[in-house]
Amino acid sequence: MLRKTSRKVEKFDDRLQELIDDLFETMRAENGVGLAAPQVGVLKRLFVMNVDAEGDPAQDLVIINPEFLDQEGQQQEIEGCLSLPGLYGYVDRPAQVKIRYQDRTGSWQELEADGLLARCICHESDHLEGILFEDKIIGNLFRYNQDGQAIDVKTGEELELVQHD
Ligand code: GNR
Ligand code: NI
Repeated sequence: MLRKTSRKVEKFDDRLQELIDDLFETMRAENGVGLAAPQVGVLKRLFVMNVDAEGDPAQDLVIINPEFLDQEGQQQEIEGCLSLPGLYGYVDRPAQVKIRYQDRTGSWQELEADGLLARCICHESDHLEGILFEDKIIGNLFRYNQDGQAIDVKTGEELELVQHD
């Protein structure tokens, strides 16, 4: 399922509202900052997020049928994915993105984001195309041991994490 392309949401009905509530519930239960429908086995183009944006209180966002309008800059930070538990790697993402999307009522909205929110939008949008962060990592895929040390998944060697800027 994670490797399939999801289909556009056409009907903004009660079933969709239930799916959205389920996504928020699962995201919270798993301590994620975002969750896309294909991660729960539903091949539809939507995801939910709850990201703190620079000191502001985190807000629940529902993003349906997203389209990228603009991207600028670059950021390289560590990413994980609830569908690849325990695995991490550096991924190159745009520093800023501008998208248009439909909210849970079906009305079109625009959103400009940077930092973690921009990264999360890109990560979740990739899920709608069957792309996983491991496809895009810079350098090694790693896990953390009990001491918080990063361990290369392939070689088992300890990694010194460097900022890929
Ligand atoms: O919880 C998540 N954290 C995260 C951190 C950095 C970049 C992306 C993410 S998304 C991830 C949840 C998830 O797997 N969503 O698809
Ligand atoms: Ni993910």
